[in-house]
Amino acid sequence: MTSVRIAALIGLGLAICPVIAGSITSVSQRNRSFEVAELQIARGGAVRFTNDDAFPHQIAVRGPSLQYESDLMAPLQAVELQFPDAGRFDVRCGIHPRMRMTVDVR
Ligand SMILES: [Cu+2]
Repeated sequence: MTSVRIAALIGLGLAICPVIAGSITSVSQRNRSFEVAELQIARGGAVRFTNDDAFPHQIAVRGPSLQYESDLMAPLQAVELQFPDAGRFDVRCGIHPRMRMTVDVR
């Protein structure tokens, strides 16, 4: 599967990417953690990760069909990823090793 990176969103969630079919689930990065440890979404859905801390975060995704490394995410910056294939995807912050969650795509 090719990269499923959709886009990086800049600033206050203003999309600079094409419209994504399917639903988008928002996950906040706050207090050096993801707001949920595990998230279930349907295949083809997207997740928008938003940095709600006052310092940078990052997103690193590893899974059966998806490897993704975001750039550094400034405060209030968001990254949106689509998950076209089923599987369990490990999501971490490259800056804060204890920040991790799983996206379960069904
Ligand atoms: Cu972080």
